[in-house]
Amino acid sequence: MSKASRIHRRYAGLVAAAAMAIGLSAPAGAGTLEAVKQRGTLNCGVSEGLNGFSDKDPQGNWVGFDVDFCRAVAAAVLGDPQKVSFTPLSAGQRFEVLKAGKVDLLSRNSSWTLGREAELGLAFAGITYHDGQGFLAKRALGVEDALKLDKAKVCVEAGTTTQFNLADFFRANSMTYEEKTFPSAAEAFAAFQSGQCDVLTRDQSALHGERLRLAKPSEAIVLPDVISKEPLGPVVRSDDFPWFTVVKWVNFALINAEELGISSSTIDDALKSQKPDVRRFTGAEGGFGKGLGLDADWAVKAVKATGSYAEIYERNLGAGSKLGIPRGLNQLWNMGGVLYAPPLR
Ligand SMILES: N[C@@H](CCC(=O)N[C@@H](CS)C(=O)NCC(=O)O)C(=O)O
Repeated sequence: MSKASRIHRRYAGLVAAAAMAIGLSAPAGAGTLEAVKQRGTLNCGVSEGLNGFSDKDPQGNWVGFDVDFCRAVAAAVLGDPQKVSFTPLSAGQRFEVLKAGKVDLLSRNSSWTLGREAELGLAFAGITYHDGQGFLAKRALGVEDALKLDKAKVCVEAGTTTQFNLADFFRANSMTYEEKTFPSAAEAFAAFQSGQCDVLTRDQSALHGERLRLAKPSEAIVLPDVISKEPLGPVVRSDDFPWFTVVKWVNFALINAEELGISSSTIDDALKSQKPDVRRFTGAEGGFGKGLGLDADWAVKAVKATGSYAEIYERNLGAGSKLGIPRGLNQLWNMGGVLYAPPLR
């Protein structure tokens, strides 16, 4: 370990200890990994309810793609995917709550943008879902693509990239629209459902779920146009590099697991494998867990808890779910998509 990283680690430990001593739930600074271990629970910020990403099941358990990412981190760090405390956050409050240290990690359909890193002091630890913004339109409107939306009434949630992209899209195409803004996704949806708007605009992934929530889903269509790039991923505070590294590599491990053919059902075979890259993944070789501040088998624990990226995707968003969203861009790089994780070596 270099001198710089030794100092960084020592500093991180001191800050965590000081934060513990004064009773903070999480230090808004370095030391998040130590704080999570001491507390024995990961504090994860999620959405207030987004089909497929983070929502409560009928038994009241949090489920979804973003929820599973929190569980994979908890499994890697604490050895138990149940040791997560979920905080539902609106789009408007999510970044402030993270900055204030009230959550360790934000896993909430948040788009990676320059402003959110440069101006808010946050860091995106990677991309878990490559999304893009679209429109859900009433079929009765008779519109088949977004360029026919001139003068439409559009429902949108405030405090999102969605609102800005909407303005850009209409301006760039010399069209006008009437914006109806709401403080939450639920209110924007209700307004669309009750006929206050012709279209609802959100990330495409969310629109598929919203369509199914309509009393008559067949009366609305998701238009084919994708008007923006919305790279969704987990967010942490930018002043805690060791924690950022842990979160980033949990994402890479889940993607690499799929690429290596490691899943929750093959993980026991992986533990016996002689393949060098699989042995590095399981921690049998390489000893990378130590550098992260985790156990040698941190990646095994994550995959045992949630499965690989493919399993998480299929269960929550893909063929195994109500949403049935094709993998598309979120396919591995060697399968026609853009998921490309650096190797565990
Ligand atoms: N990805 C976009 C939009 C994220 C977002 O919050 N979208 C709203 C709808 S436009 C949502 O999903 N809300 C769910 C909730 O408020 O719980 C961003 O990061 O700003």
